[in-house]
Amino acid sequence: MSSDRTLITVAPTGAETAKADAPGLPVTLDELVAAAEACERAGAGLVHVHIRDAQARPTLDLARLRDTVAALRERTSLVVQLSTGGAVTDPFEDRLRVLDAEPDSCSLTCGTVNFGDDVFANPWPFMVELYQRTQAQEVVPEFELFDLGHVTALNRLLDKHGAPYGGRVHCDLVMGVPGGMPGTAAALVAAVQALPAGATWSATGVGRTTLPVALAALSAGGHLRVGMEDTLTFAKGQPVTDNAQLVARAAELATLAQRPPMTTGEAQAMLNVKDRRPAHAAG
Ligand code: KMH
Ligand code: ZN
Repeated sequence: MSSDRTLITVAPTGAETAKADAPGLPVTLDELVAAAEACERAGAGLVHVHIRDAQARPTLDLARLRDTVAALRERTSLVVQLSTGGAVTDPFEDRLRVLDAEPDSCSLTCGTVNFGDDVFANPWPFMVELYQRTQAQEVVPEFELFDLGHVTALNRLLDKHGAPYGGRVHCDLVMGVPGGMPGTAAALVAAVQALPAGATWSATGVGRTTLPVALAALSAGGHLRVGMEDTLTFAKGQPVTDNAQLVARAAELATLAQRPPMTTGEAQAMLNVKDRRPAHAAG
């Protein structure tokens, strides 16, 4: 399904990069909220959130997650999506508990994938348990697809367990991870052709596949995900300064493609997220 507007998702932090290696990486709550505000101004509609603890290590601590969701809702009108992927070392139980922080949306990865030297584990029973909890807890899942086989697993999940909460199927192709599908136009087309009918999708290319994937996604009618979770080099020899720089470039590309960034209200409507915002909050 094509759209005349582009949803720009920003993934500002991730779980893999150390602050020492990327000074612009938002690791505290204040840094994350400031980054989210700047990205909203630059054209983002959704924020995909990983958080860090007091030592800047990845964490799925529920109290911190709740505070993060509340702060992002207070200061932005972005769709707030919590990662259930966490770090490769996070236990399944902790990843399932993320939903108790009541985000608008959560990531749901549709299969196990080699992840550099590690394994990002998403066996079928875990996928099903997480999916059923999203339905029960009224959280809109975003299906993360790192490989073509993940698209097959997504179709199987929907066939066996019905429609997601909100009724919309929205996917994100995560391309160029060492061990997953390559960040090429050919791989993107193969994955998009296999998506469930009517699904919306974004794509992100990790590392040096960022631009080829963004351009292929725009030309194939998709949406964009960018951010320091996926990309730390803006151009050859030029480190990314902050997340808003990546969002601004994505917004320029989308505008050039005559599919300018959608508003946060349009993003909420496209994904059909539950309205959990207090009446006084932004948006
Ligand atoms: N950090 C990766 C192992 C997600 O957020 O759902 C998993 C990941 C996917 O980032
Ligand atoms: Zn993530």
